[in-house]
Amino acid sequence: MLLLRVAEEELVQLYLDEKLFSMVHFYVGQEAVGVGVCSQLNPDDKVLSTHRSHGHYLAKGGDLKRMVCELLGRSNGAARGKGGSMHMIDKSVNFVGSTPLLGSAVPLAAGVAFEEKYNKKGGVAVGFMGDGASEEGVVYETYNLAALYELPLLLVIENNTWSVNSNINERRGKKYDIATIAKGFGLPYLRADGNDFNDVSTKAAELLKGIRAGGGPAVLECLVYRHMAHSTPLMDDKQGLRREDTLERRLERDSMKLMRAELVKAGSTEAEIKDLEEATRREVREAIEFAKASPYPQQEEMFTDVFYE
Ligand SMILES: Cc1ncc(C[n+]2csc(CCOP(=O)(O)OP(=O)(O)O)c2C)c(N)n1
Ligand SMILES: [Mg+2]
Repeated sequence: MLLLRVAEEELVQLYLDEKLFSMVHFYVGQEAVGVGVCSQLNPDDKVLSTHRSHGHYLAKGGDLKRMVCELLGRSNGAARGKGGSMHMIDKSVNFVGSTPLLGSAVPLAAGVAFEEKYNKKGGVAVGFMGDGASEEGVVYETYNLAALYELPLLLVIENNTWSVNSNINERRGKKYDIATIAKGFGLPYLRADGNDFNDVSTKAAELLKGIRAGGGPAVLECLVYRHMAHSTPLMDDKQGLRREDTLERRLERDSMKLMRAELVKAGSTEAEIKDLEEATRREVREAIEFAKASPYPQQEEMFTDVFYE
């Protein structure tokens, strides 16, 4: 969680200096979801992600240097410097990929889960999506097909209540209830506090147990705060839209604050936590220096790697 948080903190200045070549969607605040879920996965399990991909990528063990190189458009980046923030991929750790078309990673995750089952590989596929993406038609179709084929698939909805600047209350009928929807498709469903690592990991573990036992797909909804604006690493509180998730409330329930309290409760000292923070910041700064010294893709590479291999 610390790596996810510090990596994005250190990337802010690069964004302001216009060094990040693609649009970026920061994961700050949502770390406990990606890490909580991925902490319950085996190395062979697969993960697919969204436009807000950095956290899922790092949580699954994706290479930090390759991520930063990708953000800076360098040829040794995750997508060879041609995909940017929304196209993270690291097949060496079974982070299968991320796509920015809302909801589109969900049927892809079902396809990956189908392959796991059909070829008796024994793994589980996880598809992350936002609350906005969860309203896409293809997601409902996937609930049905995944249930029909009893796929080893965990779908994780990160509900931060926002789709850009549209609040959930303005997008859904008054009685819309994702728990009822999931249950209507026959899918086990749990809701977790997405700011709280322990709650996310415990509920993910419970659902994964059923999936691994052959029980078919399940849905985990995590209620969480997006700290920053939709697609810039800056706060957007002055827009006056955040009536419920005010800065004060977000800071009070900040995932890192809760985790820090857990560590202290478990016996860690402030000095130990500070050492860990400093070591993590050094690691990130090294990755940034490495990326800055890395080459851009050559012009001849413009049309290579266009399709997934
Ligand atoms: C099919 C589609 N429609 C619209 C967009 C533009 N868009 C990008 S991110 C976003 C909001 C996504 O909200 P949510 O799924 O809740 O994820 P969050 O950004 O909150 O993590 C929108 C509308 C898109 N990428 N794909
Ligand atoms: Mg959202």
